[in-house]
Amino acid sequence: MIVIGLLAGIVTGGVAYLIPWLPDQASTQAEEIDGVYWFVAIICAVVFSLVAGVSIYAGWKFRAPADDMDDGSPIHGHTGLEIWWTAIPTVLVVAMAVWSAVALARAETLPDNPDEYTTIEVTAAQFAWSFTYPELERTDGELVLRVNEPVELILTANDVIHAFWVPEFRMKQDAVPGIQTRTVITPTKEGSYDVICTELCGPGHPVMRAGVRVLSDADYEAWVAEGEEGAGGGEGGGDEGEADGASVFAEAGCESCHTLADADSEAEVGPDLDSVLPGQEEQQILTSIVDPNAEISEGYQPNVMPGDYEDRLSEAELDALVAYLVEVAGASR
Ligand code: HEC
Ligand SMILES: [Cu+2]
Repeated sequence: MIVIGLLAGIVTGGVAYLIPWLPDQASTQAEEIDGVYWFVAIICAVVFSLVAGVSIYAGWKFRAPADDMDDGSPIHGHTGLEIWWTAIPTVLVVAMAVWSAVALARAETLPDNPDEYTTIEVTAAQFAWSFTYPELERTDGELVLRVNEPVELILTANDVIHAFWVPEFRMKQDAVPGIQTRTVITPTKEGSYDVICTELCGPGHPVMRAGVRVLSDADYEAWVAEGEEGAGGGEGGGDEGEADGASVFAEAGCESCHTLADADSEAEVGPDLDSVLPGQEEQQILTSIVDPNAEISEGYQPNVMPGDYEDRLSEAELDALVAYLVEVAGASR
């Protein structure tokens, strides 16, 4: 039994070692969490192998012959064994709990000095994400982070419970209507990732994704500067002043679902705006945006387009958005 066990262990261990089980580690939190994950997984694998190995061996070795109708021999307790099989699991479970608590506390620790981290407000709604950068007075449909800078995410939801998850960052947190939750991420690798909603939130749940970009210092500064230009001196994209349709399209997260050549977006969750908009009236487009359930395009049931744009966007922003769509997608006025 020991020989078979060792051979099986070497083979499965070797295969397990060669498979990349987890996504890339792209944050310091990922390292903490993977440590806990592997600690628990290895304990589980060892305990499972022992229990399964002894069961299989016993079933084979002590199998009753077909004509043996006797009762098994009566057995009554074994204090020594009972002490061990209580003590060992207790130690293992306490070790897992302590390691997890320490890892979580370390993962969520922010530097004492507020200049050393950023805060971003994350709002989830059926079925899109939006990110507000208070220091930049900017809201966007994309999460943009500076590499190696800790970021505190303050999450909330407008309608039902959603959950924020970027597999490469590991940290996962619910976004709940009416309260604020938080999580901390320190991205360590430049690149593009996906925010994935991991709380079943309605028919659009599987498409509820948003982009994350982790940028180098220089690229991040360029992105900040680009936003300041885009704002065109308007006060924080507020209700008054000129709203710019192209940036509303990007900031409201339309890009994550619709193809529109002018915005360089190629998403295919909703209709391709370049092909459906020509020939539509301004009023019709506005209705499609503020009341998507009024008339659902064929093949898109159940509808997943968020129904709260009328609350999220000001009248000026909506007008600018419709004017922009009319202009770039060639709809008739
Ligand atoms: C979560 C995905 C999603 C987001 C975000 C989204 N849409 Fe949609 N959109 C859809 C789907 C799906 C449909 C088709 C169902 C319907 O007609 O409501 C649709 C329909 C439309 C239509 C009607 C198209 C037609 O066939 O006439 C327009 C116009 C539109 N969206 C514009 C926008 C704009 C502008 C935004 C950003 C403010 C946006 N959408 C955000 C998914 C989305
Ligand atoms: Cu969701």
